[in-house]
Amino acid sequence: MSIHVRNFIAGSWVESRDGRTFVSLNPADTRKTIATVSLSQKEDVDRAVFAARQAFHGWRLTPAPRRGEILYRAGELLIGKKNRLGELVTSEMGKVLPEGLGDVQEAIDMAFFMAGEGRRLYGETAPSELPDKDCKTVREPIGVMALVTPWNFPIAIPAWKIFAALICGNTVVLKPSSLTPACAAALVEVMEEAGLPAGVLNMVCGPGEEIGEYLATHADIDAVSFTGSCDAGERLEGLLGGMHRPVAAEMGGKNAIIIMDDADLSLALEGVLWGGFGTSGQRCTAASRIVVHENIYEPFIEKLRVASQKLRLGGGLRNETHVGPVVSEQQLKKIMEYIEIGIVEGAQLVTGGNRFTDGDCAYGYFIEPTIFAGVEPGMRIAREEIFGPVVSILKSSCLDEAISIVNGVPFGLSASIYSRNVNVTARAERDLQTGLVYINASTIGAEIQLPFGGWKHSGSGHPEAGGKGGALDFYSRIKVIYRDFSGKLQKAQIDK
Ligand code: UN1
Repeated sequence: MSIHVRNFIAGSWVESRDGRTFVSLNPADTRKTIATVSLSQKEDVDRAVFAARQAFHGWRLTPAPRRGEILYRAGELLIGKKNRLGELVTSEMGKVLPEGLGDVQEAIDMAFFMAGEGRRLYGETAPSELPDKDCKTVREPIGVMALVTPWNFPIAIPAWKIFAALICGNTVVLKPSSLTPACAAALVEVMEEAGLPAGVLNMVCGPGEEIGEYLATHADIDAVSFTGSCDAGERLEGLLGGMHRPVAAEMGGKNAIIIMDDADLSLALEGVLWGGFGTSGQRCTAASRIVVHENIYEPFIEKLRVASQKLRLGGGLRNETHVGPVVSEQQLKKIMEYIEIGIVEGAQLVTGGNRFTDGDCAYGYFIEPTIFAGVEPGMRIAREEIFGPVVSILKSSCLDEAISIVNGVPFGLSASIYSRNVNVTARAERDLQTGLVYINASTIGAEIQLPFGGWKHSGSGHPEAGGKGGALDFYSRIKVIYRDFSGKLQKAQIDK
């Protein structure tokens, strides 16, 4: 049974202006429609932004701990609905059910974390250089925020952004990916049920290039947070930079695992399978390059080949499935093109490389877990984000070479190293140029209480998640307050 997703504007679920709709499909079986969705027009975006503006004043003045109580209730509601929402994530996006449940869990974690931030939102005090005067900083909301979110974490990423924006006192217009609108709507429903006042959170749906961009550049938006492709993110950065509008953009990755010759190879193998093929490789943090020490290069590839060939493809709701579909026909085509590019570039195809169409998989977008060996750092499959179940293996002779391979791409989101030598891992910690570094763990699995953000072309430098030093620094702005209670004119820098 398909769901009908309407726009959510000023506290009501409404059809779009002209009643047009689009559908979201189950990528494991495209005969199944997940949702029929109201396709927003520019007028709908205008109304949503207006509603958010109207609600801003009241929400800004609601004490942050009270705002936090609503997030706390949302967290509790999400716990109650976790199984149903996890299944919805799996059905609409494709990731296997344990990961669908993890997606919801990440939203639950963020709800409680940000609810707690409502009782902190700390500023600072500093002594004044003058007598009878004090100085402090306070955090204030920015205003109406446009949040544009991707399909790969269809509940978690909207939750990261919405909860951070709301706790700081901003109001929101959300534009989720057109591939996963039902997941976003389910999260918005939870916020409604948790008692969020009308207009504080609004949702519109439609293509990013049209509706997403119209929203982000709307005259009455104060700041934008975007997660998605590099092309779209950099385009927004350009447009919004020219408008003097703050934008946090979380974009691609070309994440790498270094495996040294003293590593626990079974552990490293599990890390490669999980990071490379978990979520069918569709995480910004997915491990798409494996840099293996020459002393263990051949045996490691053989182990990986055998283990990868045991992974079972199928619908994510089935217990026995390890790897689900990719999200859409467009992604499937792009990934298959990259496999072709790898072959033409002369990389050695160790396993996989094909679309998988056995049985019911014929109706979905399945790609075999694919491994290329003999990959050179200059090849496109070693430099460009593929966002699918494709892993490239490169050889290195020492730590320095491995680190320079990892650092030698325009991206800088996540990297990891497997080694039992603490001096080696410490040097990697220091020298890897990525926002996230994992030691003896894969490139995926960031926790919400810490900042999450890419360096270089992976991000704009404003991390998601985490509190002070993380998301709060983007979703609020600092005001400095000087209070002079001397009753006379005092001159900073001049009076002694
Ligand atoms: C993403 O890949 O877009 O660290 C987000 C992880 C998850 C979040 C990933 N907690 O893999």
